[in-house]
Amino acid sequence: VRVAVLSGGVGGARFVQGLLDAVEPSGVTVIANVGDDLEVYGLHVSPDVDTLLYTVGGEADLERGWGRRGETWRARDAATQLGAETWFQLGDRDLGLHLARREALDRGEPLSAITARFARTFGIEVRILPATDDRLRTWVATGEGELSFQEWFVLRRHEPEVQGVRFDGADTAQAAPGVVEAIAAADLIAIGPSNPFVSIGPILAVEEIREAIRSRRVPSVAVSPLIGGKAVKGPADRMLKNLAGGTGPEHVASCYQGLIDALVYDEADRDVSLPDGVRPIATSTLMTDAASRRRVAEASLEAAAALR
Ligand code: FO1
Repeated sequence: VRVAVLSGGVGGARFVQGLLDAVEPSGVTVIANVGDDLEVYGLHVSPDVDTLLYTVGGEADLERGWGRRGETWRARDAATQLGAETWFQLGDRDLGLHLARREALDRGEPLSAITARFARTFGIEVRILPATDDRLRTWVATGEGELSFQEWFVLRRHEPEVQGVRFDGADTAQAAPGVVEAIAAADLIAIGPSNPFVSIGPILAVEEIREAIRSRRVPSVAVSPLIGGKAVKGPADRMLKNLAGGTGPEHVASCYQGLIDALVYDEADRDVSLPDGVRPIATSTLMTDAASRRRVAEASLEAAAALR
């Protein structure tokens, strides 16, 4: 089967890992959020793309939840000593990836091609594509003014309540090469258990991608990032409450109007009525190990098979 997956960082990456145990990896294309991207020291950081590369490539620091395993921090410490701002931390090994990316971008290689090359180096069999090679940045409106995504998320520890999000550059951004084609060729479109607003939202803000999904002829299944109305990690629950009016599966589904045919959500969130045309699939969605990741992936595949 050919699967096109929309993914943010950690939750989406775990879902992709489960999918790789359930289907032939060469059939999977992951379309990654780039709204979290930022420049640090002139380097281009693409956290969700890198979380996918590191997680699927077996290079992720699973305890910290971001960055590379076996990390040291000597460059950061030296930079701090010399007065640099280091609130957004890049470990030494991660810095190596970023030097290679900077050099390649300066040579004119697009982010999608660089990502494909890095994936090959890490022995990754699935295709990982940034949603776009163009500049697309998430801005968050809060009671304390508008903040860039990482200023809000890391520097302000996602504490200021979110009143709205904006995707700068989305109007003109084109889907990266292969993205629309992967969606059109898929037997199943899956939206991973990532934050609907700031992880999946920027991907869907690229009109070509939204349209490719809207006009699908195959099932599209989303996995809710909430368990019992709570986010496993991060601010998704608070954002759903503020921006969608609640934390039930129906609120998650409301973020994907016209874009999904089924919603996989946790058993702890039972007894809901979803919008017309969205089939409810309740299962255990907590992904703590290979078996549970695979189960969530299989629930999505089965939901799609039942819809076909
Ligand atoms: N998250 C933090 O909380 N603090 C950091 O210093 C930090 C650095 C960082 C560097 C590279 C990278 O790929 C991710 C990093 N993250 C850090 C995580 C990142 O902010 C979030 O994972 C995503 O943007 C939200 O999905």
